[in-house]
Amino acid sequence: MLMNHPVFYSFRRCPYAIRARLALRASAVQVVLREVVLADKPEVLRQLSASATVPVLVVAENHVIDESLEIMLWALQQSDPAGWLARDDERVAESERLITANDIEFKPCLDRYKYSDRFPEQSMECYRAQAEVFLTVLEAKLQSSRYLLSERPMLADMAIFPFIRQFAKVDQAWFEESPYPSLRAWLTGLLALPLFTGVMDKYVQWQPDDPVVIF
Ligand SMILES: N[C@@H](CCC(=O)N[C@@H](CS)C(=O)NCC(=O)O)C(=O)O
Repeated sequence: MLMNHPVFYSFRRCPYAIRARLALRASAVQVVLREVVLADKPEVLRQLSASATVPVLVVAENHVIDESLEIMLWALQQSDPAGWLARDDERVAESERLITANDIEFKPCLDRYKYSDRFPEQSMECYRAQAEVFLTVLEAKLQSSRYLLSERPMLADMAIFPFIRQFAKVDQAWFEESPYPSLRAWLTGLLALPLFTGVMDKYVQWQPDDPVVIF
């Protein structure tokens, strides 16, 4: 029954929404997708979430999740066939550390690097160097294992790579020559996954009277 599907507010290019879509797809939980245009947010999104950011998952009337990582965890708790969730405490802690570093430390540097014209206090190169602190951490991890926590992709890889994708795209030529070969190979491999290309399909902006789109 369509009525029972959670409703998912998404924005194609948003790295937070991408990681939520990756987990939803991996878990095979079906949702009703509503594509949002950030410059023209639907009123219902503001009512659902005080932050009015995407992604938002409405699991039930009284159960709204407006944090992408929480959406990932919710989806994987329903079903985790690829084993993205770590079972041992050490890996769980390391995964949390990496994702927190991505979200709290790296993301603000990425924004300043990407939109350096909006942050004239420092140069683009300076913001990039600040972002590279995290790239160096990832590179060291990826030199000892194929993915961040093991030889196969797990939650941390999926939660972080949409942001590294965005970083790489700011100055692709610089990234290709940068001293992060393992990071590049990791990113290239993840971008080539059918799972990733499958969550990047384009949808038109949702309007309240539109027919339901199942994702
Ligand atoms: N902590 C949130 C952050 C989500 C977020 O900031 N999304 C951006 C788009 S990438 C957004 O909706 N920004 C609101 C706006 O631009 O008005 C999460 O993890 O879901």
